[in-house]
Amino acid sequence: MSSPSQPVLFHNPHSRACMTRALLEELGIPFEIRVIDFRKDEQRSAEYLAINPMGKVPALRHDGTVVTETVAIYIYLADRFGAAKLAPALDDPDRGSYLRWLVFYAACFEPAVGDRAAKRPPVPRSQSGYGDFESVMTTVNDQLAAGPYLLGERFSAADVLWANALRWITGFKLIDSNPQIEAYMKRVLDRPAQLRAVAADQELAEQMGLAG
Ligand SMILES: N[C@@H](CCC(=O)N[C@@H](CS)C(=O)NCC(=O)O)C(=O)O
Repeated sequence: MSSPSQPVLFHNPHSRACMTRALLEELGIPFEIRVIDFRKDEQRSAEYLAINPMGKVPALRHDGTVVTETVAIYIYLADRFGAAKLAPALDDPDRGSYLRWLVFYAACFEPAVGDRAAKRPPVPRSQSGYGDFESVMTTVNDQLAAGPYLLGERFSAADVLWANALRWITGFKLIDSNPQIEAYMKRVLDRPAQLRAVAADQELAEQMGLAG
């Protein structure tokens, strides 16, 4: 039985929800996992649609509220569990850059990668919220080159998001990797909390009988 202040993650070990588990591990807080089994279509059950009407994971329930969308969950958790210092405070000069990189992921990077993977014909730059794929990649690569983290010397929840996203996006070969992406992923993903998250999800996938 979870305490009321313990976050509950609606999760599947073969999904973007792994990025949220990675953050929960990094925050070092107790949390509960509720598995949503895609093979049983549990994401479209009435019970789950009442939590996330989009029928998608992750979703997070905490203290009587539900948060959906990975980036919103990141902002929520890193602020709520501030003792871990993964989010710059509201009045910290790094706050703007921190929010920028979190939102850039969902607003520009994922749509750019998704459109390209689906071979959707590009629309004129001025009609696309992300401009074009090349500008997105140049922006990301330039920031990673400045490093070592997105906020320079300061590690934050934005790095947990980006390193985990780059892991699956390069893993599925949706973008070409390069030495600086590899070095960045290693820097973040070799952290003990990140290794714990991967091991826990591998174990869960095995328990569920999922391959790979
Ligand atoms: N915009 C959402 C995307 C969530 C998403 O696409 N989740 C996928 C797994 S990676 C899902 O739940 N798929 C199940 C389905 O659509 O049936 C976020 O960032 O959290």
